[in-house]
Amino acid sequence: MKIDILTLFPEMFVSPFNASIIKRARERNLIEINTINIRDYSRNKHHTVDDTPFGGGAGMVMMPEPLFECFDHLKEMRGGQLGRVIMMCPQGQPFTQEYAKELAREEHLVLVCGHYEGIDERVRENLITDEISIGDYVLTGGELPAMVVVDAVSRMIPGVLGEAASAEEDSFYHGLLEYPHYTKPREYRGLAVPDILLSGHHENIRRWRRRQSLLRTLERRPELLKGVELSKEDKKVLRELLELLQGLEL
Ligand code: 4FV
Repeated sequence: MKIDILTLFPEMFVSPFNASIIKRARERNLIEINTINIRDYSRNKHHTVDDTPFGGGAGMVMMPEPLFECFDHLKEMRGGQLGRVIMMCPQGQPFTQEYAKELAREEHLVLVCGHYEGIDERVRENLITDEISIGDYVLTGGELPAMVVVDAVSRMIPGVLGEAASAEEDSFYHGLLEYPHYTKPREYRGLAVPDILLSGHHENIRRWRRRQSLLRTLERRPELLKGVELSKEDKKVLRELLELLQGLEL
């Protein structure tokens, strides 16, 4: 997958993409990440990229020209065809694992990082295919959200996670929250690992882990259960858990 990131601060992407899994994926050409400085496409003598909002109001707005010019050049660079063009903004679609899986099937992504109050609406109307929000809060820029999207999407590209780790068991992969994990030592400061995990009985371990995922999801994010395909076994477990909870003097 090729990922072009349009930003006023390309230096912000250096270290996050030069470590661990993303670095290895780039070295193995599973992903190619390019940062493009929008300011390089500002044609005015002071290379400004923002201006005051028409209609008044506080803050500055990113001008259309540098972005349209940048896109023209990017189209040339990419043989006239651009993939999904994603603008990071609080008004965007909430970013989810499902969205990450969908984007991971693309050959080419363009991520547009805004700053200031936002970007001139003519950019959104003419150049953008997707708007993504990583959460209901306001950041100083779209760079951190862009890094989040690149990280989550890259994990969904076959081969990026390597054998050891599989995305299949991730939280949200099948819609549930992940079960608790334990590793050595068996006991630490008197804190023991659940015996079931030391039993070697894979079916019992699988059932225990599914029960833990259902319990955690019921406790912390019950709304997620609506989107999960529940087996007969899951429904039995949830009924038992709900009876347990109903039994409690809450
Ligand atoms: C944001 C978010 C976000 C808004 C103004 C950048 C900032 C500034 N992007 N999810 N939450 N963007 O806060 O994606 O331009």
